[in-house]
Amino acid sequence: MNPARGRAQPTSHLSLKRTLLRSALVLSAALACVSAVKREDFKTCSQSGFCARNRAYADLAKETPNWMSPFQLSSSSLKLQRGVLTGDLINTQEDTQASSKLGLTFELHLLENDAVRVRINERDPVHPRYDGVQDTVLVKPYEFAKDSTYQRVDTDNDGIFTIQYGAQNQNTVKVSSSPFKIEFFVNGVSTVVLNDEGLLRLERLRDKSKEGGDDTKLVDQAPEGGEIKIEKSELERKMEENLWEETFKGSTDSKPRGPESFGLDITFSGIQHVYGVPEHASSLSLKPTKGAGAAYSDPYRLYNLDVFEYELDNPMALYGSIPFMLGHSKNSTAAVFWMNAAETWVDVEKTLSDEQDSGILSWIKAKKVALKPSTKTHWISEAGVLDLFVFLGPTHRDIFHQYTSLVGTTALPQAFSIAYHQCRWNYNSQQDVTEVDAGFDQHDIPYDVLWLDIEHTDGKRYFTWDHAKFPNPVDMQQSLDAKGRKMVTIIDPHIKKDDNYYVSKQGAELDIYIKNKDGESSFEGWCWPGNSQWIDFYNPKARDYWASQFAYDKYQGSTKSLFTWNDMNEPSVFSGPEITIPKDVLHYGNVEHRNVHNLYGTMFHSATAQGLTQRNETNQRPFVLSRAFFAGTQRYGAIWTGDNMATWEHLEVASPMLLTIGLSGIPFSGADVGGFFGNPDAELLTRWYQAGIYYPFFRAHAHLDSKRREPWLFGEPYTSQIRDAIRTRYSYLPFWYTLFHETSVDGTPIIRPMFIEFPEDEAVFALDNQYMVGNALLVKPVSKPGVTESEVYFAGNEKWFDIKSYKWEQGPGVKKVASPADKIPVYQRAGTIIPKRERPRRSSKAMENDPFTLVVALSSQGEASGRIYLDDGESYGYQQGDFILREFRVSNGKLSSHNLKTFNNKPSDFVQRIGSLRIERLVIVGEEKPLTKVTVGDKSVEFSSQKIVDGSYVYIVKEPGVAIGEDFEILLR
Ligand code: NBV
Repeated sequence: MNPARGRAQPTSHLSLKRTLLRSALVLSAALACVSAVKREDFKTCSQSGFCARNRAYADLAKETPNWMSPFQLSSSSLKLQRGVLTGDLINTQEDTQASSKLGLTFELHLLENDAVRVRINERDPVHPRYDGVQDTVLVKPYEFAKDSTYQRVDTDNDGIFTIQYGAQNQNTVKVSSSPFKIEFFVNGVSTVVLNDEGLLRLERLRDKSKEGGDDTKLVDQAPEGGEIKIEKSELERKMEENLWEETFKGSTDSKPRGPESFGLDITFSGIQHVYGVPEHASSLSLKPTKGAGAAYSDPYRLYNLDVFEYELDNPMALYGSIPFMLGHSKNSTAAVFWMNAAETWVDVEKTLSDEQDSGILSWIKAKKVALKPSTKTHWISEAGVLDLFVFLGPTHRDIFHQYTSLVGTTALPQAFSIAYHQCRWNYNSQQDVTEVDAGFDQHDIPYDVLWLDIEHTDGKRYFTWDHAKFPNPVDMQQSLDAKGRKMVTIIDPHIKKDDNYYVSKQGAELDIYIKNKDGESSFEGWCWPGNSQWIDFYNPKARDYWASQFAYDKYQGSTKSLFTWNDMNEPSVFSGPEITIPKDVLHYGNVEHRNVHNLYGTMFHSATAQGLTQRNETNQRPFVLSRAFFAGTQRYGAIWTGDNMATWEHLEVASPMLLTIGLSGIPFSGADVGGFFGNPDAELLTRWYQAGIYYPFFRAHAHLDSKRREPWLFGEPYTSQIRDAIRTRYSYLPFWYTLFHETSVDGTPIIRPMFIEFPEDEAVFALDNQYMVGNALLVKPVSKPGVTESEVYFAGNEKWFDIKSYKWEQGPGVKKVASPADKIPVYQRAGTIIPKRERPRRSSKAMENDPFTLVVALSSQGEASGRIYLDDGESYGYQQGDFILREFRVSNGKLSSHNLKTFNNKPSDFVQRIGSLRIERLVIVGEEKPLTKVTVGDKSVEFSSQKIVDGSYVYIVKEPGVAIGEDFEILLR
């Protein structure tokens, strides 16, 4: 029996309690075998009223000849001032004469960073739509484009308002009045079009008493109140269903003010691949959900949910949501951020691919018209205002920068948190912790963090300890800390309702729980501790209270080396509809939960991060792992992909999932290494470690019922193979940390789909079983059993060097390469330089004073470049310039290092010390003519060389006598 089974039913507390007790006691053997998600616990589009209504509208549009959007912009109302175009928008079907009554406001903002924002809201709403998402998602008020950077370029008055904008004047936006449509062009080429299909649709909040709450009357009322009998098609009837109330598996969503959904189509024209909208267990290039070749029958759903044993190759919602989509073709790249935190569904349809529209295709071919495949998407949200951003790049890097300058970049993490984490539900006692910690030392395997799951608490009362099992948490943390190791404890958002639990009592006194729809009583539901309440993180008082609980004197038994894990924050509510909180419960300010559902977990995450930051007098960076996420989560910490399973398929899907989450703005993410549910065999576990060392967040984790699987438990050769993998991660930590720095500045993902590094190579656009770490490493996880050879696609016209043997492969093309049990294919791209630290230690902290190795992979022109970023790894000193940022470059037979830092501060002692650490080794690989001499200044330095294959060499230069933080030139002749 598992806890999620049966928990969606509105069962009595007693039977739920029984379910929970059983789940905790009966360690189900069934978990070891493959079991599947309980699909029926979660809505399909047709069971979600607003999704069904908007999809029906799309179907109606499709089957209506010459369909035209009923929305019109009044041309005479359009005004362009200080980067903002405003105007009046009406739905001609809704109200023909009284546009003032049912009118909408239209705004288009031109931003200084070349992004464009489009907003549509009701002019005089009966009840205002929720418009608060921007307050929590956008980092700061943005600047509008300066007057000199855009201009209106149309001259005639044909109802089209055209503005040219962008740093190089490369972008154009055309706003058409009738029908309403917005088209974006890059260098004259249409790239993104809004309402091209005419699917814009918007429902309005209203008074139930006036409408009578009868779904069928909504659009059929005659002015005098009588009814007009209109024959309706089935689709039209569908568009009026479930407006006022909707029931799913016995839970009723009372919608006191009726429906408020809206939808819009967004076309990526000339673009066949779209990516993003995580979190789904699916491919990187999004599969179509409509039209010919549709892979799924439902749209991609964005609704943070705790889905037990999630299914693969599926558009079902998971724990996190990011309504960001990137489209890419050989000639263009564009992205859209749909800023909405309510339940959202996204349909994807490809047009003019070979399988479909063969009639049009042959016509196009006959007429020799350029074939222009496009991707049409249809976005449907349950509530809020229509508020979206369009980014036109022109490069990927520009898009990531444009997007993350609005929603924030990844906070630079503490250095330990990008090393290896050892987790399990649960390490059962202090003794257990001591033994596991010692096991790593005995087996010479480095690790940085030991995690404690919910069983460490006193009855799932967070911020407390089970003192029988963990009698002295401070000693426990201090003995880990002595080896440079940290601890993480879990803190969930459900608070056990118990007058003897101080958090529960104080929460009630402060009145900071989420409220029932009556606005008075606190919402109660069932979760791990039994009957629980949920802190309302929308209440500023609640956030402050929560953050204050991390003070050392409040969180008894916590020390500076203790960090936090936020789980179950979708939020997961065992007794709630779809295992979450009902949509009609209320947050601070009477905000219905439906408006902010997808942001709840992030609000919790941010309050926790704030707590960890403010507990120290001198600010240390926090570390908080969260399961739920939304756009902007990256500002608060890492996320992981939740409860995966110990199967090869789950190992395989981790790559596209992490790539998708990363390109959508959250690069600090990982999947449970080994698989959470079930028991991996030695081969699967080893292969998972070999892949996991290339996840930005690298943690092994396992379910309570699974067999122990610490890295040494399978014995040889597996222990050595896992040790070797983890040590490889540690050796690359300087490279990883440099990539974290880079993303913290400009939002570029850390692990990158191949198409980001090779945007013109169509062969990689849908490739998601191999990827790049930064711009330099190519990784191909092995995700099948018994494999000793793998096919790898080597992109570009460059060589790729195996990181262990230095044997090279020449791109472009697919090659079969060896992937024996002790390694997966990982290659360094020619033309790059990677900083490493190669001395095995027990933790990353213990490597702090170690010397460096630079691995230089020369291009065929004999050139290469790379960077290093270093700081103290824990404080905010870097914001005052306490860091080192250098570029290494080889050109004209010379390796040089120069400073990239523009800060003019006096370097701290730490930075001076770290800057004086030496480079102990250069590894230079390439097809250059053999080196004969290496000189630093006037000193010549010894080196050894080894021939790898004909015409290619690796040179090892030992102790070149230069420091990591200084300018130098080394002549290589
Ligand atoms: O806290 C227990 C687990 C945790 O180990 C896991 O990582 C989370 O995703 N938690 C979910 C709750 C129960 C899962 C069945």
